This record gives sequence, structure tokens and C-alpha cells, in this order.
Amino acid sequence: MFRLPVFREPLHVGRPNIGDREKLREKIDDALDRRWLSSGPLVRELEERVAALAGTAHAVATCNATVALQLAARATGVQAGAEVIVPSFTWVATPHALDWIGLTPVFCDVDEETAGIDPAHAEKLVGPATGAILGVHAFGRPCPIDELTELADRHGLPLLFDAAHALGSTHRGRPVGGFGSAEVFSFHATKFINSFEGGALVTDDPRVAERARAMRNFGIGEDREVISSGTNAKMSEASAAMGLVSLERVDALIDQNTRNHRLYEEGLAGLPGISVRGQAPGERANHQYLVIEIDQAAAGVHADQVHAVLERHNVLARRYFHPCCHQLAPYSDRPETHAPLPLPRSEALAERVLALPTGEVIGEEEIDGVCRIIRWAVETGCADGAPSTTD
Ligand code: T4K
Repeated sequence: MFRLPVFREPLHVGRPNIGDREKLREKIDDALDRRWLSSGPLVRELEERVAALAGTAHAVATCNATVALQLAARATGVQAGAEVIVPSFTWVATPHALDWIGLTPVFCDVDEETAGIDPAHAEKLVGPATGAILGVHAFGRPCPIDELTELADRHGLPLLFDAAHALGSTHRGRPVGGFGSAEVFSFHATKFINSFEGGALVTDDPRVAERARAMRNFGIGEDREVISSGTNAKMSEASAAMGLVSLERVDALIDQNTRNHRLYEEGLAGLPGISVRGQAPGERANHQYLVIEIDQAAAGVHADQVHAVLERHNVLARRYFHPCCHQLAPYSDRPETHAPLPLPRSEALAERVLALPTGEVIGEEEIDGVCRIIRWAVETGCADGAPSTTD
């Protein structure tokens, strides 16, 4: 029997996980009773929790990760006008954070396994104008941290990591957060741990933490004097309340995402040209993004076609990260500046990826339904119609 669409209600990628509402209300009530609405005790508590989870000495909570990346660049002393080597296969927030403060993102190709910066390619881009290297742990999988650390050290460059996706993941058994000069997490609504909007810079370097703290608050230092330039990157108490409640479930949510990952792997097993992007063997992964790759030559269909079929059935998949950043404005206007070398692996990867729904809102039945739609799409070459259903 055939039925359109398979799902009556939309299944979103990025549906927020919501923690204990009662606890959230209590925390927000406390903040209201205190009449302390921003940068108060809840933000400090969140910072302690995040630092403990990341295994770092310091965490500086912010209103989002984009601005935390800017603080990271400024607080580690990257000079105005400098070039920063970044992967092109990332969310556009990564280069935009730099561009917005007058730094020049220079795009690097990816290492296919991790979908992070390829260190050998990065090496070719290092020049007299390079001010830093900014790696991205795409989909929560650490990029080649050891090789990038060696490269950055050899050239005396600050090494930063956009860990927006990677809270709770490990590298060599150590939590992501403590690598390089600073790392940045996102607590946007679509992240598995959220504070409505929010982010944090984590570091072991007390000077970087001190500078970032001041810069987050208009450059005002601990003694209330303005000690540097700055911005307003402060986190509200309501956001911190949400973040704290969300963090209480970090282990349970990782377990759930890991289960979802396994169910997708089982549901798509044996389909030619379809694979679920994996995580680093032997490491803890948060699995907050469920990304499949569609190899058109083997599957006979392109990711765009599968995306369209899913959408017809109310599965609102996302093409994270397509197109690559060097193909987007304003960077595509000046390829000689932003993409001086070709980026074939990034472009090929971006053609293949499709992010599918995961998190607490997706159960076994939904995953089975999504997999059946994909299976049907591949097996029929994305013909018009609908996959068969049993109900
Ligand atoms: N670095 C990397 C590598 C990143 O991926 C990001 C952000 C950043 C840095 C910057 O972090 P933040 O400054 O945001 O802290 C989303 C998010 O807005 C963005 O945070 C995220 N990465 C990116 C990968 O995805 P969109 O444009 O796809 O988001 P949006 O708002 O369209 O939401 C996606 C879907 O999520 C919706 O279709 C439905 C669902 N959703 C969303 C929200 C906000 C809900 O169900 N409820 C909600 O409240 O960018």
C-alpha cells in the first residue's frame, strides 16, 4: 500500500532537547527573585560545569559561539588583518566570525576521514601573513589535533578550535576543549546541549581566559577598569539556567544519540553508495549530528535528490555543509585571497552529505521510517511516488 507523506508531522534536524522544565522554572524564578538577570551566579555555575566537562582550567560563557570565536582570536593576540587558516567545509559562522573582525579566512581542504583541516594542505597555506590556525571538529569528530598542534608550534602560531559540535567528545581519551590555545563550544538551540542561544570559550591559559572575560564585557577587567577593547558577549541568567538544566542530561543524551546512530547504521546497511559518517574509533563521541554520505556513482542518486524525496515525506534533512564556505559570499568574490589553492576534497564531500534527524525527539520507529524512505529512494532512483508502508 502507498501513502503520502510517510510522516504527517515534520521531522526536523536540530529539534532542541528540552530538559526538566520544573527545574528550569525554579532557576529562572530564583534569578527573578535575585533581580540578577545577566552574568550572575547561574552563569558562573555553568562555567564551572563546562570547564569540568572539558577538563580545562577556565570556561568563559558567551551569548553564542560565533562571538566566542571572535574572543578566542582577539584574546590569543591574533593581529588585525592577519590571515587565519580555516576549513572550507564548515558552517559559515566559522569564517564569518573572523571576517567580521577584520581577519582574513584562508580556506584549507579537508582530511576526508575526520572532515577537519588536512594538516598537509594547511602547511602549504602558511605564509608571512598567517596569524593563526582555526580547526573545526565537524559533527563532533575531532580534527587532526596532533598534527595541527605540531604545525602551529613549528610556525609559532596560535591554534584555535571551533568545537561548536564537540562538547563531550574525546581525543586520545581527553575531552575536547583542552587542545590548542582555546576552543569554543556552541549551546545554540540546535545543539544537543543548549542554553537557547549560547557558547563558551574554554582554555587552560589564564591570560587568555582573563582577556576573554574582559573582552566579553566591553573590555572591563576585574577591577572595573577598561583594560582593552571589547564587545558585549555576555550570557544571560535565563540562558545559563537552560544550559545547566540541559547539562544534567549530557550522558543520557549522548547515549540516546549513540543508539540513534546505531539504528541508522543498521537501517541503511547494505545500501550501495550510502554510508553513515563515523566517529573516531575508541573515543567518546556525542553523535549530535547524524550525517550520511551519498556517493552518486555508487548509489545512482545525488544527495539533492534524496533530500527532495525526504522533504516530500516531511523529513526536513539539512545539507550541512553544502555549499562549502569558499563558494559563498563574500569569499567567492575573492578566490585569490580566500581560496588560493583548489579544494577538491571539500567540494566533493559537500556534494555527498545529508544531515538527518536525531536527538531525543526521534524514536526507533521514526528512524526506521527515514531509513525506509532513503532505501526506497536509492532502489527506485528517486522515482516519483512513495515508499511502501505497512500501515
Ligand atoms: N561553528 C560551527 C561549526 C557551527 O556549526 C556553528 C553553528 C557555529 C560555529 C556558531 O554557533 P552559534 O553562534 O550558533 O552558537 C544552525 C544553527 O543556527 C547554528 O547554530 C549551527 N551551527 C548550524 C549548523 O545550524 P540553521 O540556519 O540550519 O538553523 P535553523 O535556525 O534554521 O535551525 C535548523 C533546524 O532546527 C530548523 O529547521 C528547525 C530546528 N529548530 C531550530 C531552532 C532554532 C527547532 O526545532 N527549534 C529551534 O528553536 O543553522
